[in-house]
Amino acid sequence: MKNEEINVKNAKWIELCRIPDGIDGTLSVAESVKDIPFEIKRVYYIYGLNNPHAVRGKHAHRKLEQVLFCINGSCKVGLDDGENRQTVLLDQPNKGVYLGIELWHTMHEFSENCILLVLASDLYKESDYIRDYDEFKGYLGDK
Ligand code: T46
Repeated sequence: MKNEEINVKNAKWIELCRIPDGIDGTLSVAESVKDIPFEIKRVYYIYGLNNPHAVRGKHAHRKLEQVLFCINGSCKVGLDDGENRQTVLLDQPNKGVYLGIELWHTMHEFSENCILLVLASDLYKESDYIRDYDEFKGYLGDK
């Protein structure tokens, strides 16, 4: 699973630079439009993932694009474009996954110290979510 190619539509790896400073740490940068393939309008983060059985996500977005980084610890991300499914491992702070439109996604198997950082192309709009899997399949089928 580690470093595997992503074969699901509307998803890809996003790798940020790593600027090491020896024992003083490492710095990674995400510049809007340049490193991230859209203008960043919102940043949110998910933490306190103390339930190892938690499953988050379970939805798709109509128009929203996002990049998901696990900046501490690790988790798995399930990707489903309606035809192909794949699970990828996020365990490097500088390597994120791009979640494009119309992509059913889940986040699970969180390590206890996991922190997810998400960069999004738009403000929060509940109307952009498709939270029912059958509706997601119907939405794709109607296109
Ligand atoms: C996504 C994955 C990767 C807000 O009020 N504003 C926000 O910007 C966000 C992101 C969420 N919320 C509210 C909506 C819900 O009442 O926070 C609550 C939890 O959101 P949700 O259940 O959608 O959380 P996740 O972790 O399942 O999904 C989140 C994002 O919502 C979603 O866009 O793609 O992370």
